[in-house]
Amino acid sequence: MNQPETLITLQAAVNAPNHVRHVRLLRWVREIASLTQPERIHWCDGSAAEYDLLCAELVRAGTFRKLNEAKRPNSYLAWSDPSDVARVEDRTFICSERQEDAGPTNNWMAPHEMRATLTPLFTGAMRGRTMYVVPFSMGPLGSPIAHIGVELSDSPYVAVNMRLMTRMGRGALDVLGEAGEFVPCVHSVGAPLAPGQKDVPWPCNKTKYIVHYPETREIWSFGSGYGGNALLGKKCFALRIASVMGRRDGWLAEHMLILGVTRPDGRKYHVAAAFPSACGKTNFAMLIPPRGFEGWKVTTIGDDIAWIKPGADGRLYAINPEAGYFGVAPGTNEQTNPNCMAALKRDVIFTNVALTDDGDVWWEGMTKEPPAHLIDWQGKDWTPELAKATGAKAAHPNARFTVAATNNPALDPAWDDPAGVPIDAFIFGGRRSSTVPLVTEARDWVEGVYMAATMGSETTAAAFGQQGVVRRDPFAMLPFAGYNMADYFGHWLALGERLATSGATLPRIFQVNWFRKDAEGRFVWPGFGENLRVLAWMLERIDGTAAGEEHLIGVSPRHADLRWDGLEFSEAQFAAVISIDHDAWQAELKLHDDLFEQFAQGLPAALTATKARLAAQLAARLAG
Ligand code: TSX
Ligand code: MN
Repeated sequence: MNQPETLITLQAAVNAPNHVRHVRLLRWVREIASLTQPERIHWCDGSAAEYDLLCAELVRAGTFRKLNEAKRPNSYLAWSDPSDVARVEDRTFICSERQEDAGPTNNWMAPHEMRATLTPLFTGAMRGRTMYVVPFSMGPLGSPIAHIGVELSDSPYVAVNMRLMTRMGRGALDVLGEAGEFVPCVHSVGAPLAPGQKDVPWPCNKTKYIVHYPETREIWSFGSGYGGNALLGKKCFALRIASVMGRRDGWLAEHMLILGVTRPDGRKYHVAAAFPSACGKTNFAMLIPPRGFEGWKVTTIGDDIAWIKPGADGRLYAINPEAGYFGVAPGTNEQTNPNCMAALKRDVIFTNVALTDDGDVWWEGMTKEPPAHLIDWQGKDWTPELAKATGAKAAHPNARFTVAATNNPALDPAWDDPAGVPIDAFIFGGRRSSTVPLVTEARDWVEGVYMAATMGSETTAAAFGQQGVVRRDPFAMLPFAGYNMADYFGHWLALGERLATSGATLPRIFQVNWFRKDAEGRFVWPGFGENLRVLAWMLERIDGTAAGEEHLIGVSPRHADLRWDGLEFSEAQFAAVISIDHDAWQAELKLHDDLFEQFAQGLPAALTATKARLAAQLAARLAG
């Protein structure tokens, strides 16, 4: 190091504690501070004392309201600006050098052009505010599957949420050491304060940019303080940037929950499952075994993201890069997810739910009967009568809870194991009122990748008895792949081929659909805990002990192949959730054509061939 710039002067320039000896990190913090010009810099240590202090400051600033300590201990409620309530996909950019590397479904801008756009926005953006240096590990500290990030943010709300959602603070800095690799994440709410200017409870900017530079692995986020726009470890790092790292280095960053299933005989399995939004991923990750499955246990490793790497034995090992849940509150209740309700009893940050008169929280779907009076997420009086008359929601439909994984009573003992858990099966699901059966096993890896590539969900707004429009969401990754989706399919195919060639046993791939409806528009499958019956069949398929019937798109159970202990479910009901309607599949394959047309540039030939094979077999069946 040059004599004038000693470690000590560098540390002093950015207010770093003297244990921080990572020169590249210190210089980067200095560079961002000189660009954004914060009033002070705070290095987060991740301690409970620091969390309490920041929460108290957020209460003083009016961002947080402390909830009733007797009803909801150690918990807070934040109401965002009404214009800042969700991820902003139209403002999300993948800035690769070449546009074709971002693919047809990502917004793209050339890196130099984006930098020219962002530099003026970030110049002085943190004036009058504190810049928090938030070091975090995505994944168990020191795990060979984990990676480190550092987020520089002018939002204390981000700092406290990051402490619940990641392994944040001193531990991450220690892993980083003096020269470790980290993903730099810059975040500003874009609301600098002039001297003496009074702050608002939820500062943000109407101009928003959520920007990823995959080649230099940088994340820059401007203008929003909400969720995935601002907690940059989650969608931006753990999915968009990590998917690019995974393609380069031969692993997978997936939008998947990870759960463990332990059978009464003690045998344990692990599955990773991808579902688009509004399919109940967190519910599935915390499933409680139904009547008739006494002695079975389902445990949560993760509810949203999985990082999966081949181990020395050729099996795929998964970690949850996150350490908490940032889940949708509306619809969560004692029936749909008792484990989650237990997790939310204390130590929670709620965002955009309603406030009860006794200082607790409420959201649509929490209880059958709503309270007689609430303050809604915009701070206005709310009553059930008003809701009936105007449709006003007490909680925003995208209202969230942030809670540490350690609050989950069903947390898997291996959730923090640096080695990860071996994956036995991948599950891909969607919300479909018809056509897609309750469960189908792919006959091989390529067929499984085809199922995942073509998955989709019906828009829930469908009128009574009517089928909604299917929105395709390949691998539930459409908004989260940091590169061309066609190349992403290719990466999955190549990984499967590589593992198979090395003699490894690949995870089985299954497609599920909990949402088939009858002619009257009623759900036929009871879902929730009863889904363990489907999981149990999958495990027996893996062991080679369960039978099934081969059909057009794979292998599904017959009524006799599932365990029905504790549930009345007739052959006719089962037929309604498992049947294959060949006319419906002809229409379905046409829709697959549209999807593949969109990804024509670079689409793997194996997928086109699989579609052609399905079409030929379907034609034969329709003719016969
Ligand atoms: O999360 C759900 N899962 C997975 C649970 C492990 N949901 C909620 C989706 C919205 C987030 C489901 N909804 C599931 C499901 O398996 N199935 C359904 C459809 C359904 C809804 C209600 C009933 C049955 C099925 N029954 C009654 O209301 C009594
Ligand atoms: Mn998600």
